[in-house]
Amino acid sequence: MAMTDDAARPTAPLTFPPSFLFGTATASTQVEGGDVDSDWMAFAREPGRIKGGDTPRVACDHWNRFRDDAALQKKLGYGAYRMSIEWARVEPRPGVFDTAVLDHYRAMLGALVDAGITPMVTLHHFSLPTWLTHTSGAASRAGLLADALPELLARYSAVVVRALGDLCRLWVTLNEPNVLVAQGYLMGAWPPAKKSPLDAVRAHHNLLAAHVAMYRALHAEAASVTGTLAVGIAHHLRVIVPDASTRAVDRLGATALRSVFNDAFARAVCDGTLYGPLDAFARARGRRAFDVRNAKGTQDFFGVNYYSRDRVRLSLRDADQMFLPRGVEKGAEVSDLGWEVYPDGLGTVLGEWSQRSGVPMYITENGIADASDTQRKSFLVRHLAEVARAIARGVDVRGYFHWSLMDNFEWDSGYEPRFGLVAIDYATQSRTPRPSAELYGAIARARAIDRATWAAYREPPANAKRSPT
Ligand code: IFM
Repeated sequence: MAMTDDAARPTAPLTFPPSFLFGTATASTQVEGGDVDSDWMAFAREPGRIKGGDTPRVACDHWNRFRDDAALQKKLGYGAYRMSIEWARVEPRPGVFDTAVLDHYRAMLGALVDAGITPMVTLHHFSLPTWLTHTSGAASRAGLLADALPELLARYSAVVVRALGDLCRLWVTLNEPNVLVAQGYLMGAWPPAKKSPLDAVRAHHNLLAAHVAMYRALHAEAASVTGTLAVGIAHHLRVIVPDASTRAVDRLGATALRSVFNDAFARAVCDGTLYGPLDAFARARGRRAFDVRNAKGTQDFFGVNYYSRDRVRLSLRDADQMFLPRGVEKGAEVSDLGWEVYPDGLGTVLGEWSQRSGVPMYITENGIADASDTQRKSFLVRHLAEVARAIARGVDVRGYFHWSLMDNFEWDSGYEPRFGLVAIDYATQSRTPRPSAELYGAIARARAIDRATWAAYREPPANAKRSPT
């Protein structure tokens, strides 16, 4: 009989090193609330953009409740928290920095540090100030396409790290640049809601240049003010396989998607090369293409946001999905959003990119939309087991940040998806830890998945959601 994957796994307990960070993650637009002058707030005001007409206007009111939220994390046993800074708040007008806002972020970080929670701060998590996106001049040069984007993001980053660098050592420049470009410039689902491959390439190059400028600005600031920092990117990486491995076109489609979506940005910062055709395309159109060689080595750690596996096929009827519709195997375990639950993929991604990058790894996001909390415990245990296995194989993984600490504003899907370990009642803003929140805390405190936990959660629950057969 062939040995199953499970039989090949080490038996519990699965342990983690003493310095390993067990944390959770959020992002400013998704949890803070407030009348912020950002592109997402403007986008949400446009009818039909966000499911249910939701807006990030109130979200989880984390801006005002951060002290209680830090206390809750401590109580639950979590030792780290990844949060983001809202650029539009810090720099409400070009070149004008709001010191009261920076003080507020100092208080937020201070509350974490006082509670013994290690912060990781993301400088750019999808949203932009409207002074950059809604310019009166050439709209084609606004937002991520603005020539000044790298310089502006670097200036903002320097101001932030000067103000907050003594409270935080772990910095993320950009969150999921590949997702931002795909949703905003190919799928037309996020601001600026374009469907332009050429602009997608331009935005991609500009974000790469911005990352490099931010990386250098952070280190320059650290040298003079704060001491050592570790700077990385939160890369969104998926397992992408052909729907039917027998169809050559599907295999080609999967390879193409992997190269463009998974590899292009991540590879550029690892070895200073970009997926050939992308670069050639930008150059052929006469755009000043960013010299990708400058990107080599501009990350001190590699952040992985891992969620799922996609089965890809080539279909000429699906122009709206760039001819590469993504699906899930029939009968596979899925989340409330229909994303396949595929824990093995996390181990694969960690192994591959640890080798390619040569720097320490953090899982900067991993989580599931599961309103009933039926699958989250098993999801957590199986993904954490992959992390423990990777560490046992010699992969240098320093921490795991579960997405998310609490339910929040899930971009164009509004408030319906429930990613939180902690449930939010948006009418009262009350916080209620789900059973999975307690289990994660127990694992974090023990720094191990014990035998009983592994036995109970190594398989998906019998009532897990499945894709149609
Ligand atoms: O909510 C998002 C987050 O902002 C970026 N990574 C994926 C999460 C779930 O979709």
